[in-house]
Order: sequence, then structure tokens, then C-alpha cells
Amino acid sequence: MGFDGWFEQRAAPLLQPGHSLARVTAVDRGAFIVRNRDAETCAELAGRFRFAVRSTVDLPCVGDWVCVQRHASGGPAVIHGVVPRKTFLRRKCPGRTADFQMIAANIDAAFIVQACGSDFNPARLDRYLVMAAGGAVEPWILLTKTDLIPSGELDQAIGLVRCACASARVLALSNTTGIGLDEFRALLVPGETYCLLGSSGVGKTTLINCHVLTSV
Ligand SMILES: Nc1nc2c(ncn2[C@@H]2O[C@H](COP(=O)(O)OP(=O)(O)OP(=O)(O)O)[C@@H](O)[C@H]2O)c(=O)[nH]1
Ligand SMILES: [Mg+2]
Repeated sequence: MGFDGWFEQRAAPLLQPGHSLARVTAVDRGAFIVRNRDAETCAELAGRFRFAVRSTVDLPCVGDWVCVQRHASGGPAVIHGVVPRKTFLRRKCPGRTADFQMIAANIDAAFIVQACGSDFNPARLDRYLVMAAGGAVEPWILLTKTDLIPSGELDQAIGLVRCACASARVLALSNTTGIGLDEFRALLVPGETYCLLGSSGVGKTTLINCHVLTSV
């Protein structure tokens, strides 16, 4: 699940007797789902932790490692603390506020997905790259739906990506023809955590399904 010496060192001082570590897999309006090696369970914040939190970015988000207390009688586990984050993705809250909203934590690499053709947008790409760089997340750019454009235009699209970010690593693929999918799978290292960032309709879910269906 991605727990390594880096987290171990930082988690040790936070763990109280009877507490254990779990990873946050979902957050929904103050309710949390956490999992350890054995099971996934609902969780809620300990009152003391909730009152000590000064900013919303200090609340657990997806990908965080948290110290939890599980109750033998069942019921939600209680979250007592968040282990420091190795990396994170966050965005600025709308308006003039200087606040941020956490998107995810402890992501090893973000796949920034844009579809060839109408979705391709260098300015949006740049915003995602800035977001990844701000949280020390390694970016990869995935150009999906390559089947929808002639190969000459693909070279042009890849050229535009390289203009937006000279150091960006780019992979072009098609979920429809399967071109590029083996290269995508080869990037994935067991135990690492990845996320897909991109507009609606660019093919994120289809890509995950292609990957999952060929991995089980
Ligand atoms: N031609 C073509 N169509 C694709 C490809 N990948 C996905 N699609 C289609 O694009 C549509 C949107 O794909 P999704 O995977 O649902 O997109 P998404 O990024 O998960 O969208 P949201 O869940 O709304 O954020 C679906 O109709 C897919 O079948 C591709 O490589 N080529
Ligand atoms: Mg989807």
C-alpha cells in the first residue's frame, strides 16, 4: 500500500498505544473510509483532533496515512492524527481566498490526461503541471484517443506538449486500438500510488478498466 521507511519514521512519534496506521481511500463530507492490509472500514475524526486542526488542508484527504483506533465492538474507527505528507495535490479555493483544497496526498506520479483533438489545451496542461510541481508529484502526460487523429497531427500534439513543458514525459495511447497501453502498464510499479487528472470524457475510466481487465 506504499508505506515505506519515510512514513514509518514520521508515524512512529504519533502512534499511541492501541492505535494503528491506515490509509484514507475516500472522503465524503466529513466521513472517511480507511483501509489497512486486511480490511476497509468507515472512520471519523477524534474530537480532540478536529478541534486542533487549524486549516482544512490539515484534515485527512485521500491517500493520507492516519493513526486510527479501531473498536472491537465494530462502529467507525477513530482518526487521531495524520502522518506528514510526502507529496500532495491541492488546488486553490475559488475566489480571493488564499485557502487551498486538498485533492490527494502521497501520490508517486500523476498522469495528466488530455485527449487528442478538442480537449487538447496547453493552458490547462500547464495548470496541472504547476499543481503537480507544487506538491512534488512526478508528472506524466498521457495523450489519449490517438485513434481520432491522423498520425501527422499526433506528432504536432506531442510537439505542443513539449513546448508547454520541455521536461515532460509524454505517452500517447488509444484505449480503442490498444496502442500505447503496454507502455502505460510498464510505467506502473507495484506499491506505488498513481492518480489520473483530466477533464471529463478524456478516457480516464476507460484506461483504468483496460488496465484492470488485463491485470487480473
Ligand atoms: N475513440 C476513442 N474513444 C475513447 C478512448 N478512450 C475512451 N474513449 C471514449 O470516451 C468516452 C469517455 O471516456 P471515459 O473513460 O468515461 O472518460 P473519463 O475521463 O473517465 O470521464 P469522467 O469520468 O467524466 O471524468 C467514452 O465513450 C469512451 O468509450 C480512446 O482512446 N479512443
Ligand atoms: Mg470516469
